[in-house]
Amino acid sequence: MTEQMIDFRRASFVTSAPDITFLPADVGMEIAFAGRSNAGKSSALNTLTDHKGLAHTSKTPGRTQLINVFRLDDERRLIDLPGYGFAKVPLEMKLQWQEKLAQYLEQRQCLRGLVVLMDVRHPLKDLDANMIAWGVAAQMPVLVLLTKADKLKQNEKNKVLKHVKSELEELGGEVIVQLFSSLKGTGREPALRVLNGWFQRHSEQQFDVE
Ligand SMILES: Nc1nc2c(ncn2[C@@H]2O[C@H](COP(=O)(O)OP(=O)(O)OP(=O)(O)O)[C@@H](O)[C@H]2O)c(=O)[nH]1
Ligand SMILES: [Mg+2]
Repeated sequence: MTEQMIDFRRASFVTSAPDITFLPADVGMEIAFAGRSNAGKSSALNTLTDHKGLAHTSKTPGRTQLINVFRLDDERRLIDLPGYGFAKVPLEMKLQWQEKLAQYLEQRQCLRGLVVLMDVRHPLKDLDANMIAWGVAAQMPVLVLLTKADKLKQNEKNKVLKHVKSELEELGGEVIVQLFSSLKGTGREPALRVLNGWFQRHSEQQFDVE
């Protein structure tokens, strides 16, 4: 059976929510992008949707402090979550962001998959490992993108890929790890196939129920 591909280029901005109470109704399906501040979440969203300016990117970490919502169609959305772990902000602000993130992850019923982005040069920091473990514990499929792959030589990045894969295998669950570069477009197609698969899987489930 050939799988129908969702057109990710159709993505359009819906809203920037200061917290989950400002999000669209909790129906349909969402895939959320999480990662440390500056990991390349917004850039990856732009590359995946082929829209240069869809999500705002920045050299200054902590740029995305709001929950940004992008719509693919009436029932599917992509979510750019606030980055975690940025050292140079006051503790109170950091806690506020983490609270926002936790609220989204714990309460959002329509969340169907988690994309965790880590700079290939600094993978698997504590908060990343927590995020991935949370996804697995919540029986959420997780796609780990090792971003900025253009910054390392082939043998170096393959070594990181192998290491991260073997570390995460221990968690069990549905975790896929791949290299990604927003700059070069590396890994775009396989990542889109994964997201597409998650969205389609749930469309079929909804259909089965009726
Ligand atoms: N070389 C290279 N640089 C990248 C890549 N992806 C992102 N960057 C750069 O990394 C910086 C941060 O990228 P963003 O996409 O804004 O990161 P973010 O994770 O959304 O950051 P916050 O919103 O602060 O959480 C920017 O200067 C990007 O240009 C990549 O694939 N290759
Ligand atoms: Mg961002």
